[in-house]
Formats: sequence, structure tokens, C-alpha cells
Amino acid sequence: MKAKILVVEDDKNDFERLKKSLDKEPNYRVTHIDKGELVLPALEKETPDLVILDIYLPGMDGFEICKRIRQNENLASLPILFLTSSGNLDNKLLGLELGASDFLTKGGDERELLLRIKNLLKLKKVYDDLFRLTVIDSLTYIYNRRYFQQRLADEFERGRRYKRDFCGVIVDIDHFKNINDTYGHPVGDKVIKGVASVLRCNMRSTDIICRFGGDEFGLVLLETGYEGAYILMERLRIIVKEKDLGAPQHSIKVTFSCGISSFLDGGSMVVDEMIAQADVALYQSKRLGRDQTNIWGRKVDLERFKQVVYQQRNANNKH
Ligand code: GH3
Ligand code: MG
Repeated sequence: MKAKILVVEDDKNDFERLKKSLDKEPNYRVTHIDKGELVLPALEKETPDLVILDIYLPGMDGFEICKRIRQNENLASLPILFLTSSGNLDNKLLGLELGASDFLTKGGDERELLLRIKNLLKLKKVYDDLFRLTVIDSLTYIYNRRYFQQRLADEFERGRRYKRDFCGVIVDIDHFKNINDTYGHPVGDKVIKGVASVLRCNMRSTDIICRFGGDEFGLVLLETGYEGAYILMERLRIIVKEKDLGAPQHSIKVTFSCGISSFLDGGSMVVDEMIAQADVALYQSKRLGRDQTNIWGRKVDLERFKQVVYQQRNANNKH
């Protein structure tokens, strides 16, 4: 995969010169921004593997950009290389103090520039690989509970700031112990992997799925209120229920129960509260006979939801 390098440079000639050097590495994909204030919004959309930053820029200067990148936890591993015409020691020290990874002066040796870039990208990859290990579940390769908590905390902040809704969902396979007892642990593992994969493949790519451990999963459904979450979870419940997860050796079908809590509807102030609410709704699903979805604090109006699903299906058929 190509390394994405974002060059923030207002001087056209300087950019062309740098681009020519970077193009010598076939594995680099270079993007370019010439105004300081456009950098942070661009990083929200797509995070590169390296930012090469000029100091003097129209709008926001390089120091301010560097400072703001370093204030963002999600960009912690993003290397910043200052490349500037001013080799002034004060500037260099300030840049490094603000968290720049390296500092070079324009017009220097091209080999040195390319080697430093290569090293920064290598370090970034090591950091990202390590980070992945701490947030990925080793059985299913989906995120783990640690990531779920962190991601929910991020969404709480975003939800509060922009008044956007999202849902936290807990899914638990029904009578999973029977599978282990009947077919053995390795087959149980295969079923857990199967459920994870079916859920992942039938959700939006922006939704988050994590394994809590055992036969339990946590989902974060972005830009989704409790009604949308209910419709999605019911769709997933049917898909999982109908899928043979033991093939080809055995025929194994499982159901799951789940509980939903929505950010705006549930009014949770902290992450743990939302998880506890989803847990209460999950417990209700188990208590009421399993193989169903419940929403925290709401009595599910099945007839109304059926109507919504019916209308949606009709609308989809028309397209
Ligand atoms: P319920 O419908 O009430 O959820 O019943 P259940 O049998 O699914 O009960 P519960 O969810 O409490 O049990 C989960 C079981 O999952 C307990 C444990 O034996 C099993 N388990 C936990 N981790 C793993 C794993 O990594 N692999 C396998 N195969 N089984 C696991
Ligand atoms: Mg279970």
C-alpha cells in the first residue's frame, strides 16, 4: 500500500521541487494543500502517513497547525516534518517543542530528505501496528472492548458538540454454552467468528463492531437514533438466525439477543452509563425469551416498527 504524504506548502515552485523528489519513490502518494486553514479539516477527512509542513503559510501558520495536530489524540502517531526556508535555530527549537518529528531546511541534500522521510514512515508503521495489536481481538480480528470504550468516549464528545445521535448496542449469542458443550470449543470459536463476520458484512462501513469477549459484541452505530438502530438490529438478527455457521462439518444455527441505548434518547452522561443501559435492554431481551431486540427505556412498538420496515422496503424496491 502506498504511503500518503500531505505537503502543506504555499510556494508553487517549492512544492514542484519537492514533488519531483518524492516522485522518485514509487510507493508515495502525494497530496498538496497551499493554505494553512485547510489542513485540519483535510486531516479529519483522510489521515495521511506523514505531513510535510512549511512554517509561513497564508491563514494558519505551520506552528499553529503542528500544535493543533498534537492536541488531537487521534493523530498521535502522525509524523510532522517541518521543511522550511528558514534554518533559524529558534524556529527549529519551537517546531520540535510543539511536537514536530523532524525539521529540515529547504534546498538541502535530497538523499537526506528522502532517508528521513523513509525513517519517519517506518516509525509510523511500527506505531500503527502496535496500536492495532492493542485494539484488535485476536479471534475475530474485529475491535476489542478497549477500543469500544475509547470509541464511545470519542462519540460522546462529538455527540455533545454537534448534537448528533448515535447508539451503543450489546449483542449476546443465545445459549452459546450448548454449542461448546455439543461440538467442542474450536467449533464454538468458529461460530463466534461467523457471527462477527456476518454482523460486520451487513453494517455500514462507518459503524463500529467490537468483541467484548466470550459470545458478546458491542456495536457503535453512528448518526443513528434508536429507531434506526432497532431496524438494523432486527435485520441483522434475521440474517444471523438464517445463516448456517457450522458448515460444512455441522449444521449450526444460532440466534442472538441485543440491547440498544441511544445517546440523545438515553441521556447518558458517561460511557459506562450508556453501556449499562444497553446491558439492561439486553437482559430484558434474554428475560423475554431471547432472539429479540430491546431498547433501553422504551417499550418496543412492534406494529409501528413493522410499518417502518415495510415502507423502507417499498422505497428501496422503487429505486
Ligand atoms: P445466554 O443465552 O443466557 O447468553 O446463554 P449462554 O449459554 O450464551 O451464556 P453466556 O452468554 O453467559 O455464556 C457465554 C459462554 O461463552 C461462556 C463460555 O463458555 C463461552 N466462551 C467464552 N469465551 C469463549 C471463546 O473464546 N470461545 C468459545 N468457544 N467459547 C467461549
Ligand atoms: Mg450468550
